[in-house]
Amino acid sequence: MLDYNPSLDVLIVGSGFAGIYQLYQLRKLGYSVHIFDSAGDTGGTWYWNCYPGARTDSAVPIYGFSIPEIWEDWTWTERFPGWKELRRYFDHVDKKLDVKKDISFDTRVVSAHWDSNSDRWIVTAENGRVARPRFLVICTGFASIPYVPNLKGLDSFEGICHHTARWPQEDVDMKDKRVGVIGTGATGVQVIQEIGKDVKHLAVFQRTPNLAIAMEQRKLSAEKHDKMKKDGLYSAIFQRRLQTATGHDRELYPKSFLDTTPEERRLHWEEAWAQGGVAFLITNYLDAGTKDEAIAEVYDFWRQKVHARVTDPVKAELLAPKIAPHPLAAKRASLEQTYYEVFNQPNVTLTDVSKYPIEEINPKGVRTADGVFHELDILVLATGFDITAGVTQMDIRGVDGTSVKEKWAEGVYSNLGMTIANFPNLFYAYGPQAPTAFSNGPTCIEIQCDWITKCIKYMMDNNLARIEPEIEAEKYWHQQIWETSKYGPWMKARGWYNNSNIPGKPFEPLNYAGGVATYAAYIEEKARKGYEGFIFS
Ligand code: N01
Repeated sequence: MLDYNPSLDVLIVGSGFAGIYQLYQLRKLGYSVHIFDSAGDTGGTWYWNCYPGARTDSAVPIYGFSIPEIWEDWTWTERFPGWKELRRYFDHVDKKLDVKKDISFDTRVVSAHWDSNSDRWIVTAENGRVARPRFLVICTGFASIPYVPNLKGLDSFEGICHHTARWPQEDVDMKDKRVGVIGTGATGVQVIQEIGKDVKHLAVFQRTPNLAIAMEQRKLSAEKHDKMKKDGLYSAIFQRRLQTATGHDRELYPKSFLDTTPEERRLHWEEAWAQGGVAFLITNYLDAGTKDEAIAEVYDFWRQKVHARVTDPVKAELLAPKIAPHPLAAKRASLEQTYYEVFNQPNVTLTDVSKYPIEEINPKGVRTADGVFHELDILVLATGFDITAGVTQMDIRGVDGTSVKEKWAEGVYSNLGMTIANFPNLFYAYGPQAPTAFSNGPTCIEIQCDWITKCIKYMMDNNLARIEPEIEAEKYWHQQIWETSKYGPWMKARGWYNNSNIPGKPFEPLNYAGGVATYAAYIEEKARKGYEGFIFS
């Protein structure tokens, strides 16, 4: 057993955006901090999601660290950078902040048990390493544990088969191969549009059409961005991120659908669509996801865009059916570049597995209920993530020996989407019950990690050994999560926004829907009031 620094102040799990930001902020205050990460390098989601076509769905520089030392001499080349550029970015971050010296890679945390005698966590990794920090900060995010559906015969497939979030670092040669892709979420869309041009045959298995939005990718001018930095625009953008509902640089459109004419709406949507990215959703009418007539009209606008690009009317109808599968904003927007054109290629088939389910997978391929056998060399599982498992993947046991997994079996309970009653000195960032998936990731992460830093400093300064939330505060936060999601369109679709992507999981909203700025103000107020809703001992 390899014990790591018995007087460690803070152990962080994960070295993606959250872990690195947390490390940097705590280290600046002089605390001893270390990261355990199961990955072989930094990057978190960008380490694991190295599948073909993986790229951001928030535009840069909004998607990035706000730390000036990092952005001052970093130049993004694309508006929505791909995973390779993100990897280079994380290397740059290491050069600037010297983070790797405090990270143990290939170190998967399997358990964390609270020790009341020492008021420390005993954290054990698969490779035998142990740490006993005063504070444990889980920065594994929401997309840490891949979900693989229980498909009959999947294990018998003799070709190459990978979940996209466990894609081999050395990549897979798809050229001239027969490839099947199960899942058409954001990941499936990215894979399909990337590999469609190279493979011999592509069989797409779609259960729910993706209401994907135009990305409008473009190259960025280094000169223009240098000038933006000099003129203070980068600073303004990072500050502005904190003031909006989604953690981007613009506020939700204040108008109601009902107060507009069809012509005004058409022109407004065309303009928003042309901008690409989440602008189309952010600047949509406030009630566009809740009023039936608004849902229908904006869906029709979107559907026409798709039908104009797909030549085969049968495929067009499968991709964008007359009856909307769910409101446009019910799932996180997927951004596409050439997704729909891929289906015009003669080597691409599209099977509606909601109508013709996958009956079995055998050593040679996939059989669907329409009687078709899809012979395959490679099978790609773009089937998403078990969101709450980001935290519950580790056997975390608190004061009374109960685990987080047991506690969350019937639903998530946390205070402020960062702390859990019965688990002292435990924090998590970018997980359930925070603005997480309803926000630009780095914005949410920085807000939460700043709060955690401040809380730890408060305890250190005041010689406080333990903090944990009151049960009543947790109950209140749970109510807030439901209350803010009550009318949310995301409650109307199967998906990871409400935990229903995984059979058997409790149906519940997993994000705080009150907006990033409101969340930031609320948690700040709790801190200002001496951490109202928390017990210190
Ligand atoms: O996962 P998803 P994702 N049979 O859960 C289908 C973020 N992200 O990885 O819709 C057949 O959205 C399922 O079908 P249905 C990004 O924010 C970020 O695509 O449930 N199909 C769906 O089509 C994104 O929004 C990055 O009917 C089955 C798909 O699998 C989020 O993560 C990279 C099935 C799953 O879609 C998740 O997107 C990747 C079955 N039994 C993701 N089970 C980066 O930024 C599931 N499906 C790097």
